[in-house]
Amino acid sequence: MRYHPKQRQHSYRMRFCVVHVFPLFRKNNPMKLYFSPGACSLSPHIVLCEAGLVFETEKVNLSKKITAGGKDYKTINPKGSVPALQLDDGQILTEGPAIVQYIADLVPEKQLAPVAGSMARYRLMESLNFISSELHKGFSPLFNSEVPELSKQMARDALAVRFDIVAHQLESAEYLLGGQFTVADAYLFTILNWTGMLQFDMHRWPVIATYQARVAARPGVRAAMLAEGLIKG
Ligand SMILES: N[C@@H](CCC(=O)N[C@@H](CS)C(=O)NCC(=O)O)C(=O)O
Repeated sequence: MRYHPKQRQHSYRMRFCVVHVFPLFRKNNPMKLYFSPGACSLSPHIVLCEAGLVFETEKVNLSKKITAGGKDYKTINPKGSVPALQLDDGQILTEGPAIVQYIADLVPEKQLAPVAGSMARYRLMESLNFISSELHKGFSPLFNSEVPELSKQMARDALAVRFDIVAHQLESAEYLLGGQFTVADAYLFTILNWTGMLQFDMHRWPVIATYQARVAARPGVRAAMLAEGLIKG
């Protein structure tokens, strides 16, 4: 059936009324984060806590792809990976770097991300992309028991080069982008947390250890870690 342009105008007008004129009709469920303890979903979990927003969480069994509520997780996120954020209108947003920026933009007063369109925002995206492609995915072989030791050592060596870059950046600032904690710190902290789990020797980078302790002490970070059972209260 063809869609008549008049019909379309009408439906947009209806939608405007429902959303803006009669806010009672707005779907107003709290956002829900699908997560696995200690996985990269800890990053948006931290950001939700830092944002002070009302949200729910649901744990996902990543090997079985089943949610704690018994749902086939692939019907929620066909990629099968965490994080996934269910928005208050029911939409599902995936990909950590997109999710954390979405949350940050809901609470601009918290300054979890610089203003969209500013040069500082592009610096944030630069950092998120580096963490995602160079650090986060650089860890993958270390979590895989099928990967031979030689390949694991190559992965460690590649990560060490990238930690040199991160350490250099942190020598002159408290947080990745300067004096302000941003969503990039939530993501970097999450990935750095894996070094402990994997007994990755970090003694070469004391500035990173100091940074980890600084971020770990933040109430929002503690709240997310506590909720995921990564620390004790
Ligand atoms: N590109 C995704 C990657 C997410 C990802 O790698 N998630 C891991 C946990 S850290 C996962 O769910 N792995 C299980 C799987 O993919 O089956 C993102 O940045 O959000």
